[in-house]
Amino acid sequence: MSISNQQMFERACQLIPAGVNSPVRAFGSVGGTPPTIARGAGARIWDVEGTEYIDYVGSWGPLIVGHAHLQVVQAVQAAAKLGLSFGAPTEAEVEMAELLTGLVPSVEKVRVVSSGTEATMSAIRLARGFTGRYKIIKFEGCYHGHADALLVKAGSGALTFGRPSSAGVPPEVTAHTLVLDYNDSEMLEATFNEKGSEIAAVIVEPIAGNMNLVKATPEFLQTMRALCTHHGAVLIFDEVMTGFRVGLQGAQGLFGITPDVTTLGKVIGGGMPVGAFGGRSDIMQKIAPLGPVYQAGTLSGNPVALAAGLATLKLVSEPGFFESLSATTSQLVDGLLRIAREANQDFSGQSVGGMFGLYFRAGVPQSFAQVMQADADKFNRFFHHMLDAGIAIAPSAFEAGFVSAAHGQGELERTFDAARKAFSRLQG
Ligand code: KE4
Repeated sequence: MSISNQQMFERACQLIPAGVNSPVRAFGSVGGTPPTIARGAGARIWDVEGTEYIDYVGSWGPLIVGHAHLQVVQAVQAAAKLGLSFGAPTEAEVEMAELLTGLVPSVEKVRVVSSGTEATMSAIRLARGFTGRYKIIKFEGCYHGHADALLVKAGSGALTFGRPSSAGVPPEVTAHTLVLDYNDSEMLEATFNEKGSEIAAVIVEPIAGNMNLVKATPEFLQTMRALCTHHGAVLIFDEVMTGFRVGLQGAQGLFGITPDVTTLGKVIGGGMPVGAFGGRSDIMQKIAPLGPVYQAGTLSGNPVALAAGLATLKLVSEPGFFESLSATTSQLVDGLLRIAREANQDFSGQSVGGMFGLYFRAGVPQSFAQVMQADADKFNRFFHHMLDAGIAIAPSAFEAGFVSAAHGQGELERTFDAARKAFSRLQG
């Protein structure tokens, strides 16, 4: 073994704040030293010590076809040989636009950027420019990336570290951000009744994956849709996580609700830096240089990154892809529920397409408050028992999990064996 995880992480911490380039990777809430990953293949990853793990994080969603998929790697290699970036129109960007607008009917026009944060930040600015209003509504526990206006009672890493609202964000900025309770239609309606004429947009994770997995109720989203239409506010579905993860048409396809703007990321990059925002033509026309809302990016639509995204989207578009992925994911959750019941643990879980939520509480949470009632300490102990057994789940009780098309019965059986031991050790 050339170097240990501990030594590697100590090196990282010398020069990188907390040794990571994104907080959720630091194991801050679960404790311990995160393994430094050297490589991945299919459903597996290996750390620098050569230890193998079955991976249920998948880079937080993008690796839906598995690590180092041959067709994805070959597409990236072929694109790279033609040059890495030009800062000029390329065919790959046209192909991506045609694919996204073809697969997501609500997206009539689309712009590609380099991250989910850029997508949501741009969508908010666009909604404000389109309506001439400044207030936005988000929901506690939802995470939409780290743009100033959205780092208010956010989920994901902000929630994991117990600081859902970030320092460094001027109160003048967050004064325009109204934070409501997820799945509370009455609160939403009351807010619109009071401030409807000031509201530029509502941004929502239609299936929340950043306070662990919490499904919106159809009634909540239907109410949201009706209120935005009535008051002239832009409805933004943040599908950075759910897009091409819960189904080919994302959460909007499952609910049958049409947002005005959709933000995308993760899967559409296949592991490379890609985000996108798109929607109604009349709204997208406001984006520079056509309209007055500025938005730009040196590497937006990068052809090598899009090669990974295009190859991934072609694979997920194959007949039966989501049926198979959903079946594997629900088989995973059902197996864990059965094992937890046998161990008399207060434990619940659910899955939607290729994402899942596990909760150390009886009953699946319907709200942020219910998520917070889960036993985070027990989750943290479970996390380490599973990691020690070679099963890598998200290092936070407030994150969803992800299955790839490369996960099969062998991976599930190994996971169930590890879970039996982990749950029995929790009883001690
Ligand atoms: P990125 O800027 O991280 O590409 O996307 C931000 C974002 C926006 N919207 C939703 C619904 C998201 O889930 C995300 C990012 N998700 C987290 C995982 N919970 C990214 C992981 C991380 O921060 O390292």
